[in-house]
Amino acid sequence: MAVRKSSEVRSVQAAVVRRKDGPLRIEKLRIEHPRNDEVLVRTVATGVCHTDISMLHYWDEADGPQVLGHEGAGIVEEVGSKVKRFRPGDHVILSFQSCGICASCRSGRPTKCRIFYDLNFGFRRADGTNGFAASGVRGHFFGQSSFATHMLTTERNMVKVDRTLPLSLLAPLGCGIQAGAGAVMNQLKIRKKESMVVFGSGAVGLSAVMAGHMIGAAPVIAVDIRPSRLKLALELGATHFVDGRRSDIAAAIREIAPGGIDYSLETTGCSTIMQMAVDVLKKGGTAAYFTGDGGPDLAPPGRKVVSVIAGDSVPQKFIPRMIRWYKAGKFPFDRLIKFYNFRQINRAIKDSLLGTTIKPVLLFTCKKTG
Ligand code: CXF
Ligand code: ZN
Repeated sequence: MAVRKSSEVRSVQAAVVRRKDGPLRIEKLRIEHPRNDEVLVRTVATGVCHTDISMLHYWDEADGPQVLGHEGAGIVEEVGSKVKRFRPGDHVILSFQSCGICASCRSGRPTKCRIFYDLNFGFRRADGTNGFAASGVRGHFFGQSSFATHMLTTERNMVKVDRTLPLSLLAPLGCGIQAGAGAVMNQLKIRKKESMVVFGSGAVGLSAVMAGHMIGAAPVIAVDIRPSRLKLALELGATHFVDGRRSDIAAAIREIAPGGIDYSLETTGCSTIMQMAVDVLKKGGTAAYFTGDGGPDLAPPGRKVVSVIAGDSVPQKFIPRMIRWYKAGKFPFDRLIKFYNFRQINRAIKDSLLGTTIKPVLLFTCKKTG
């Protein structure tokens, strides 16, 4: 068998960030073939998450050109010689990256990985190298950079899925949907009859609503400023909604749950709502923020704020669970998705910002490159 030099590259098409707020431009790039411990996956679909859009918003010249995207799904094309669990042809969903060797990873808590931030937001491999260097672009976002026809990734990012469901549908399970459902199931461990309020009915919030409904939480209150989202929240299992445009949101929540709320989930990132999320709690209640850094500690005595990262999930366990719920008709996350062609990526981002699309999923056509 011919031994390939690691300097060899292949060409791919990727949406590259070269200016703040975009637009992204689709360019031909040269990326390395997988190293011993890496896998090259041909992208079939990728979700667009708000984290991608905020990276674009906070981008500046000094960051250099980047490839974003972290809800990729595809088919394994090449595996490095040390890769054990995957082979070409496998259908896979990609999720976040973790080191696998720190104490948290070894104890089965990859979201608490000691170098989580570096691995997912550092735009480089753990050893500091960049497989996109030949093109002067930074890749490896969340260990995948899925806004591209191919993803250079590792086993720890990957979850093998069976072929009975289309990869295009499953792509967003890797981040947003996992975050919302995982917060309810894995992190807060909300139980039957406990009350919850979800601020924001985007992909994360609505996934939390579906999970809350599934476990019999009550009441499950959805708060959003868009009537269409509130209607959808009710269809997905919210027992009540509060129109976020009214001036007395907290009073409306107290009317529904006079004793206060057990759990609030804050997905908007808006500071007044972050405060409200703790104000509506009963004593002993917990508010979850999805900012990753815990956010400000606004909790009055006897209440708690926790930070949710990727729903405190082990993707290899939680993604298959979500797929089983979907198949059983209990977790209809497909209702959040709108499909676009990869070439319409800027339109997908715009629709997400406008709020007309909840979860854009980009589809890649099967054109051979490289
Ligand atoms: C992120 C959100 C911020 C903390 C890390 C995980 N998820 C991706 O969108
Ligand atoms: Zn995300």
